[in-house]
Amino acid sequence: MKIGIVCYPTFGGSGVVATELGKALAKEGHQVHFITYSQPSRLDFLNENLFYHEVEFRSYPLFEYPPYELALASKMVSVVKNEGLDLLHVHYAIPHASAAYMAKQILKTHGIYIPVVTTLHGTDITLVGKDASYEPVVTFSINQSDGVTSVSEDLKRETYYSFKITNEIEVIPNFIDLEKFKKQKKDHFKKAICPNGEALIVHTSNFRKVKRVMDVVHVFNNIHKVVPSKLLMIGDGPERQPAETLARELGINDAVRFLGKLEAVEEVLSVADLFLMPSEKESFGLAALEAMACEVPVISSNTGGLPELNIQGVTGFMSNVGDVEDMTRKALFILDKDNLPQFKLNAVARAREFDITQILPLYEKYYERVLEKAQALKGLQTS
Ligand code: GMT
Repeated sequence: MKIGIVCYPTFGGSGVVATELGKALAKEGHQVHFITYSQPSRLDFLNENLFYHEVEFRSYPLFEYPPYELALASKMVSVVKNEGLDLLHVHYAIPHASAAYMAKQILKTHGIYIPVVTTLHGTDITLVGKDASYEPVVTFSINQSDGVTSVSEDLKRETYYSFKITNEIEVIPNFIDLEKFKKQKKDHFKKAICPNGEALIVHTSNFRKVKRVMDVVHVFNNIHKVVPSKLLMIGDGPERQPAETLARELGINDAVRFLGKLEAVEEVLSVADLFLMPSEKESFGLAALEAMACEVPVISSNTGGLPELNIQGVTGFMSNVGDVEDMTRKALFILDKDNLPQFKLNAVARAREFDITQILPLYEKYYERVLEKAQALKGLQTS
C-alpha cells in the first residue's frame, strides 16, 4: 500500500504514535509518505520505503494567522497525485481531518478518490475539539472520514457522547516497540543519580496543565519524607517553571531534577522504580506504557483510558484525579522492597500485550477494509 501520514511532528504522543506506525509500516514493505511542517522527531531512521514531504506555508502581511490548513490540504493534493497514494491517514482531528476533507474534494475534481482514515488521540476530542470554536468542523470531518479510529474504548465513548457522530469508530490502542523500550543495563547512570541507593521516581510529559505536574511534586514530597528517593522530571512545557518553584518552596529541590526534553527516554526509564501520571485527562497514556515496557510500575489517576492500561494492584495503582494522599500511600506500597519486584514483572508483562507486532496488523486490516469499502463505492458510482 502507499500511505500518506499526516501528524504533528513534535514530541507529543500523537506524533510519536504516527511516526512509529509509519516506520513499522515501511519495514513491512508499505510505502509511507509523511506530510508535516517539519521532520517528525522520531523519524530517525533510513528506509527505502519512507518519504518526507514538508508543508511550506508562506506568510503575507495581511495574514495575522497564516492559513496552515490550506497549505496542508494543497500539499496532500500534490502528494496524493504525484506519488499515487492509496490512502491518507491523519492523526489528531484538528486541523488534519478537515484539511484531508478539503484535499479529498479537490482530488475528486481530478477524478481521484482518496480514502481518509482519521485517528482520534485525545485532547483533539476531550479538550480542544469540544470547544464551540472547533466543534462543528470536528464533527463534520469525523463523519466525512472513510474510517475513524480512537486509541481507547474510553475515547470512543467520549467522542460519541460529545459529538453527533454517525460513523463507526474502531478502537486501536497505542503500541510500543519492545526492541527500543526495554530495561537496559545503566547501573552507572543509576549510581550517579542515586549514589546512596535511593528509589528513583520518574515523570515524563509535555508539562501542560492537563498533566497535573504539581501533583507529581506533591506526591514525591510525601514519598521523600518516608523513603530516601529522587525525582526525575523529563519534558518541557508551561508547568515546568511553577513545578520548579514548588520543589524549591517545599525544600526538596536537591532531590528533584528537571531534565527537559530527552531523545532516549528509555535510558532513564531503565533505572526507574516508579512512574507517576496523575493526569486530569489521558485518553491512553503512552508515556506510562513506555515506562511499563522498561519494567516500571505506574501510579496514575483513573481517568480516561488509563484503566485500560494500568491494572489496579497488578501493574501499579490508580487513584481519583487530585487525590495526592491516596497516590502517596499506594506509591509507598509499591516501593516496599517485598512488593517492588513483582510489580516490575507485572508491568512489563502487561506492556507486551501492546507490542507493535500485535497492533500493526490491526491497522493494516483496517486500511484494507477502508480500501475495499472505497472500491465498492467507486464501483457503485461508475455502474
Ligand atoms: O499527552 C499529550 O498531551 C499529547 C497528546 C498528543 O496528542 O500528542 O497525547 C494524546 O495522545 C497519545 C497518543 O495517542 C495518548 O497516549 C495520550 O494519552 C493523549 N493525551 C491526552 O489525552 C492528554
